[in-house]
Amino acid sequence: MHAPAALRETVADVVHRTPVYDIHTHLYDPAFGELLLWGIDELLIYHYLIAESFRQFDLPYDKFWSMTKKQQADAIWQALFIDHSPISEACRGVLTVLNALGLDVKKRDLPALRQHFAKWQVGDFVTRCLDLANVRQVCMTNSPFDDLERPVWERGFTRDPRFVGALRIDPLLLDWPNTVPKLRAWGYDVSVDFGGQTFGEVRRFLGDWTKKIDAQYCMVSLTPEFAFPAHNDTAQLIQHAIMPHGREYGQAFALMIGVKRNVNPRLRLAGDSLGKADIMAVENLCSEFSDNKFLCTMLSRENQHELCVTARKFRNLHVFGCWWFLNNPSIIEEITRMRLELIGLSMTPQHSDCRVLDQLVYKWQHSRGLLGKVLADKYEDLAATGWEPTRAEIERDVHELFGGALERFLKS
Ligand code: RAT
Ligand code: ZN
Repeated sequence: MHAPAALRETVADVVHRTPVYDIHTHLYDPAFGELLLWGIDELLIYHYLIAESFRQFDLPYDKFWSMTKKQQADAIWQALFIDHSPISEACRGVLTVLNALGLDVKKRDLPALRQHFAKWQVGDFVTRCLDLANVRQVCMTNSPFDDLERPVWERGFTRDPRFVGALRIDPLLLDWPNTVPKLRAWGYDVSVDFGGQTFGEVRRFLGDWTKKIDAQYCMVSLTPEFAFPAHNDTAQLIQHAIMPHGREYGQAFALMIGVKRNVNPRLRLAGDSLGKADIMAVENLCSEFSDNKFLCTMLSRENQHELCVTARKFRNLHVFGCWWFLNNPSIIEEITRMRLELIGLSMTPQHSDCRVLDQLVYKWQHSRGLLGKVLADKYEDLAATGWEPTRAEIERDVHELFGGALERFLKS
């Protein structure tokens, strides 16, 4: 039987040792070459840090964007690490990575850090980061509409089994009039007014790409105004193409809801914000399409409780991740605690959303620390009733939370 301290130690140890399936990232199979970002300069110019830097910079936006990557990284390092202590979660993350790689952060020596990274070959570095992060598999975000990415899929390559694919279709659902000419150019007979074989042809497109990338799920990010049902292109396409496609392929549809794109375009990729969305859209989809599977994460903190309650009502809904502006310790802890209390282990508490390979190390180290703490509290509460969890039970549960529950949901 566990003494309380021993129980907490067991939970921390299991959380530390259990490999993760990271279900949403912006990382790429190394076969994509330069699309897979890594190294100190990429870490420093992460868009989370760009947004934070502009709060300290005395620099016009255009001047920053005209700089080389290295100059941008220098400016961010100076503003966020040297002129001020790197307190924010995204800043701390850089230091966690460097420390885990065995580098001495206290020297505050950016040229020395660059020299260290220059010694790595990307293939070895992938393995090193996955090992350090204890991540067994990474799900990419794969868009057929990305002109850099598409040719690699069309050429074909030998897959690295550690990287699996997800089919991202934002332009299809959010910018239909401008997507039609592209689909037509690729040989799909679609029309803007949805006439003729349009929905069938969109399904053929989705099927072709599902097979090409072996997509684990299909995904889209949506604004806070997202509504379903609705008289607009997005709702039409979901109803008549995405849903039947999902049923045909047994493929889940992942909704990432709440992003307001480009509220400050001068910040480019760092210029997106968020808003509270209407949970009714999720409820209506899950209810109307009970034979489809949905994954959902929402960006606004205000949506988290109702999303969890909706998951209690609909078993075809799998809640995941503390996305983007929620990926901060205080909020992760709060959301994870609430989810465990409302829906137990039938969810995926976290994904990394990494854009830079090295970030796997910090995102998972930080998330593991928080999950370990919250879970230990929950098992302690059980132990207080006399229900003492065994190590094997804790291992089973953590495996579920680290991707196992999602894998079962996707196969179901
Ligand atoms: O978290 C991010 O890095 C965002 O820029 C987005 O990519 C978001 O995660 C998304 O997938 O739309
Ligand atoms: Zn993302």
